[in-house]
Amino acid sequence: MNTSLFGMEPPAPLSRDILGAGAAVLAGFALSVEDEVLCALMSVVEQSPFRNMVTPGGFRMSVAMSNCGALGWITDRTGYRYDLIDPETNCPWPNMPTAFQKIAVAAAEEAGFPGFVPDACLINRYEPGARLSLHQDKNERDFTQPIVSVSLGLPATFLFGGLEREDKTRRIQIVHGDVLVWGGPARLRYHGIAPLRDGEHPQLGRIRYNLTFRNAG
Ligand code: MD6
Ligand code: FE
Repeated sequence: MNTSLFGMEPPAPLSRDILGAGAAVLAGFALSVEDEVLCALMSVVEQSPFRNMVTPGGFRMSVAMSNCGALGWITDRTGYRYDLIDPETNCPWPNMPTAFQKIAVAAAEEAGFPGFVPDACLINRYEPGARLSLHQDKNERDFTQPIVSVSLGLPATFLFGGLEREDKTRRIQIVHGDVLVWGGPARLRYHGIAPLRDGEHPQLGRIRYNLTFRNAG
């Protein structure tokens, strides 16, 4: 396993699957830095713990969330938004770890989006059965920067739709270490995660984590 954080070789995808203009799966792109990323993740959630937020409609989300970076994505009865402060701790979100920043910027560049400046990282934790219904990511101010999404732990089925909610969705299998990048013409495509199937991941057990990096502010 390569434990140097890009000290020797930059990460390279095992394969690249283009999902349409502006969207790509970089298979295995995060594998060479998985230990650094997982270690940093544990330290972030010690400071800002996972919690199941409530949607504006009053539903408790099945996905548990935390954030790091200057801005964190939150939802409550008043709506979806980004905030500088974690409402659970009343403190700023933990800093974005260097390992997180490096993998996000490298993946964006690899997918054709040089100069990505992530200021927000949403951390999602899925247990078997947890799901994320079809949505667009549109709480960010600037849609010219891409989104980078790192998946760890149990595999998931990513639902990838079009620009309209009614558009047909593709089902894409995402595994530990895969990085999804989308921006440009894909930036506002609908997407979601099908209910997580039970399983056992060698390092993470019955869990899937997803890190989504954005320039939110
Ligand atoms: C997840 N991801 O993979 C949820 N959004 O757990 C997202 O909602 C997402 O992966 C925008 C771009 C990439 C994503
Ligand atoms: Fe999303």
